[in-house]
Amino acid sequence: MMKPETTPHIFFDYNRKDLDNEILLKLYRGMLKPRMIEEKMLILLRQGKVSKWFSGIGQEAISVGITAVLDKDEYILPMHRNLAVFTMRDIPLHRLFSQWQGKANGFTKGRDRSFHFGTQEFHIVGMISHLGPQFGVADGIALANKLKGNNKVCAVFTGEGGTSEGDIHEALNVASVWQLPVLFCVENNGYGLSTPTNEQYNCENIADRGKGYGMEAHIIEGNDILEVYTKLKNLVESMRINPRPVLLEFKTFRMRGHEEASGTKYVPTDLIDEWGLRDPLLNYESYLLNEGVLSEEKIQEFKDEFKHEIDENLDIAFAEPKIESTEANELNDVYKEFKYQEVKENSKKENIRLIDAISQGLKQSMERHDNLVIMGQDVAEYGGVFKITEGFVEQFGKDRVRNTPICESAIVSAAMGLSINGYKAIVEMQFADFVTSGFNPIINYLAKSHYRWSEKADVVVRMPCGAGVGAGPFHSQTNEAWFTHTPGLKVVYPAFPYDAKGLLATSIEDPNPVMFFEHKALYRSIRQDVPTDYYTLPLGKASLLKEGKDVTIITYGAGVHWALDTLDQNQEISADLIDLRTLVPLDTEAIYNSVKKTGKVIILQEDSMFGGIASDISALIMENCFEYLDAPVKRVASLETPIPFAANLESAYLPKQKFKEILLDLLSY
Ligand SMILES: Cc1ncc(C[n+]2csc(CCOP(=O)(O)OP(=O)(O)O)c2C)c(N)n1
Repeated sequence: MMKPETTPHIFFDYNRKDLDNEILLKLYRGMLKPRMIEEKMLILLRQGKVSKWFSGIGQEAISVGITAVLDKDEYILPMHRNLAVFTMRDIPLHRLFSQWQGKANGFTKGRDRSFHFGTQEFHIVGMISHLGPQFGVADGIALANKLKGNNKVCAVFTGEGGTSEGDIHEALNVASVWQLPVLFCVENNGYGLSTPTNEQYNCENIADRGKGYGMEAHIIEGNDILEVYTKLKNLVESMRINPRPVLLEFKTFRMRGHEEASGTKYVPTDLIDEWGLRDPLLNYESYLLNEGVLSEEKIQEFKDEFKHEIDENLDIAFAEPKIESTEANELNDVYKEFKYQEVKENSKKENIRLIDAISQGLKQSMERHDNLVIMGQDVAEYGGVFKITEGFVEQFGKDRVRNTPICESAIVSAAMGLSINGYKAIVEMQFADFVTSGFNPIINYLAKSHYRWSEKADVVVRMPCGAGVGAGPFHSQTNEAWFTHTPGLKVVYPAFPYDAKGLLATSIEDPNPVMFFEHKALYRSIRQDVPTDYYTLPLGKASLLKEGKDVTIITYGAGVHWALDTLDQNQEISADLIDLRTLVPLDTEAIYNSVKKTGKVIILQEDSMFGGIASDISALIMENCFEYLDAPVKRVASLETPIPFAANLESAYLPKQKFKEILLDLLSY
């Protein structure tokens, strides 16, 4: 043990209250083990056997106290300094060591490092590097607990630096509005990387913010294990009876660098000395010795036991071979396997608009899946700004049709939490443009979870999108390319009521995250005969709307209708018209088959050109069908500008007119 020379006197005024010796020793052992693991890791780091280490030395009492009061099936969402959460849940050490060495017996198949993993087996949901989304995920887990009525509490951690992130504020607000049983644990350890607290926030205590959120909050001496344990025990017991969020600020200190390589030069040495006197383990050890609960022999016995356990498990991890994989295996794990089940359509049809088809599809999915929750701004009594969820509250209740505060990021994160805890979630973006405010959890949490730790993200994000409605730069974007670029997401973009209803049903069945684009200009303008009952359509299948021999037109969304209009007005053109319907997965087979037949291709997208999906489809065609081409592949897209408001500017921005000209040009090539 690295025992500072200063310790033997006891800094804390420990109060064991009515705790028996067994608990006192459990807490001691709970802190001793991660301390010994860390000390071993520091040695291995110096020997180059571990790549990076984020030390929680000096902060163990918080993780130990919290994990000790929660039941094993109550979720904990730790950060990078909470090793004790993992050891207190009795994860076999060799699995942790394998994780840190990027080996197969870890939790991420070598795909993510350090504490960036979760495990359903141990009810732990690890962090993503971006820190803040953890709080929103905890909201979702707690919401699921509340909906189940199981009286469970969950705990989530952050450092004080992380509390400056918008995600954290959003999640605290949502938890308070929805009264979610979450312990929000802020470990205030003085520094965020090198930034001291006075450059991080300008209030006296982070717990003071509880008042602003309308939330109970407490300050806890984070290095006093008995204070942590006893306060938390009472709180958790009362939260189980009376579910509510609680904000906790633990005063503690980061005794080592942010990570080992970055050192502590910027930390005044007297501060380190001062906090060295408050070491949670050494003080507690002295106290237990004084109390006669512990003896020097017992300490040695525990240390020998842990040393043996650590060494033995390290041997197992070191003996494990380097991870092997194949490209196919890596690609295969990006998505959770989903076996499409066809639900055949009934013969009764009614002529309805796109918007009605989506509403019907949603409603029938709500009837089919008891565990499906819809969240969005104004989606409850108001029915959403497009009235798609009108009447849903009456049928499904406010628990499952939830108005949210204006906080896209926390709600997407909460959707992830619902999925982790057994629910399906639909998040309605009021307009697809606003997804920027929920971008982080979509790109980093939903999309990457299955690849990282085999956890599904059973979430559909509905995206009312598109121009042609005179709504200007912030209510008109069709931003699918932001998502088609991100492995792990599926992207669906129907152009007709029939497709929209069936594809939405499948998107909801699919346990993977789906971005579901709904074109606003088509909502009320496109009608079709649609089966009245529930049915599904497969993702990844384009539809061939027209067959011809001279050219292939590939498009989706509003582009489909522009192409249909153009072909209507130019009956002499003999074209294959492909409506992609889903962009990820992309039906390359339908594309190549048609191109091989016609030899000429034009790809039409509503989005601006550069970096859009038309460019990728064009590249795929050139790589796979070059010898069949009789002309260069043409792309047609909107101008490289934001979307203007005035009707004439907007129509000059959109590519409908340009499409006709380029198509005619291509035909005469
Ligand atoms: C969004 C984001 N910005 C910056 C970082 C880089 N970063 C990682 S941890 C960290 C400091 C976090 O400080 P704090 O929340 O106080 O936790 P501590 O490390 O002190 O335990 C920073 C700046 C990050 N991971 N994510």
